[in-house]
Amino acid sequence: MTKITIDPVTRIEGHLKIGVELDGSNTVISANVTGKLYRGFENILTNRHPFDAVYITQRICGVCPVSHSIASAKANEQAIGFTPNDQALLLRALIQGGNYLQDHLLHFYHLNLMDYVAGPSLPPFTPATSADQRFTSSQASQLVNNYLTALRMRCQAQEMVAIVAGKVPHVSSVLPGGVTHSITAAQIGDFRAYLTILQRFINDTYLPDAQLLASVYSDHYGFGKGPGNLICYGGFDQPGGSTLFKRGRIYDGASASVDIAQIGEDVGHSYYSSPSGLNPAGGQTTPSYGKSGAYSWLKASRYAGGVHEAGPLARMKVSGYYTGGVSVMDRIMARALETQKIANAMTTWLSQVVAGSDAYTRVACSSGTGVGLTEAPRGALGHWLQYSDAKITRYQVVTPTCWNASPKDDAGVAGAMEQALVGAHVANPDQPVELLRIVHSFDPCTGCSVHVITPEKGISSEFVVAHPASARWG
Ligand code: NFE
Ligand code: MG
Repeated sequence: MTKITIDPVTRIEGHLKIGVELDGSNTVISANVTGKLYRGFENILTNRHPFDAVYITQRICGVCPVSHSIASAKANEQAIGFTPNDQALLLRALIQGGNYLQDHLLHFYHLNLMDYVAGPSLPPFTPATSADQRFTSSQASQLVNNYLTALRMRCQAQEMVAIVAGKVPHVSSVLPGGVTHSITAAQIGDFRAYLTILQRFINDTYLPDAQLLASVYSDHYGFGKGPGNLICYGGFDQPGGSTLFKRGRIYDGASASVDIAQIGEDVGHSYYSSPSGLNPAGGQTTPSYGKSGAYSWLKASRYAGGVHEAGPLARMKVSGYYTGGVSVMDRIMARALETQKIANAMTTWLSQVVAGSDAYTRVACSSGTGVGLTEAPRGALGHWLQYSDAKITRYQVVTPTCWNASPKDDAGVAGAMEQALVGAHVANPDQPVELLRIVHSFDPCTGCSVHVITPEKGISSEFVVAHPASARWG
């Protein structure tokens, strides 16, 4: 039996390790996916003002902060019993849409494509695998050119978001009560100009590149499936109560509903000593590194005990916008098509924005509970909030990567990415590029930005500390 460990799995956000066992014919027979970061955000939030969570939770991640701001604002608004006005919903949808555009370009060109294409022989393209490279040299050099152009496109998307959000990556205009920025006619024009440039790139470059990848690697529709069950909370709230993406699940091949009371997080194989199986409304986060039987800092998020995949493919399939299957290449194609769909929706939302309108209502809070559900670029995102005397008493975040990269649950059932790895055939165990492609198709994020340590205990070799000066938990 051959064992392969990839640690870290590079070109993801955060630190993730995978370990697999191969049988005699180099087929994966078991897989462990390990989130190596303890971040502690849920504990950092305790005793803070509930509105501060909108800003603090954005620091969970520099890639998907907008979705955290929206989930947190919605949790607060549900607790207060407040609904933002239509202009606020439109501005939030534009902020979130702009974040998705830069995110999906990031995934396709900068995190995923280099599993298929060799770049120039210089960093950051080296070291690189040479396994299973199928593009002609002219196709490869065009893709590398587009990789570079996509960097500029992502800058444009960030600038577009900053027009409405004040700044990026961590936005400042989203708050309980709406959006604090009143957009001007000139800013609407600027936003439209950026959006036009991005739409041209998406339609003329990104989608054709994704289609080229899918045609050259069409066998990649045939592996990396995982559980096949998909979950979507519904995303992009629009005026009138509709959402661009529907809330729902696909379970055992059939459409199913989402009742958040059915969500539970097991910790039997996670480094937590708090009780297992709790619904996030009563969730707890007590770290216990080295716990017997545990191998990940991620909790195992489950719906009615069932393993589900979250992400662009889940959104597109639950809403009926994508009719393909579940595989490595389906994830990549659904994401590309979703990018086009969101950019198109953004032109509609922008046309409904009224210059100078008030999108913010001052609100206050004292005691309450609320849940904020949205879709982050990587999938279903929920914030569960409880507070009294304007101080947070419980805050639980369940991210899409918790759904996707979770360890085994208490019943021993593997997480979605673990299941997607099992059954994969590795042509050359010295260069297991198939495993990287499976993992990268989920675009996992185990966390960016500030890492958290216990300062008086020093820094364990298990932790990678980006900013020791920011250590705050202990
Ligand atoms: Ni750091 Fe995120 C997204 C969230 S991670 S990228 O998308 O929430 O699962
Ligand atoms: Mg959590």
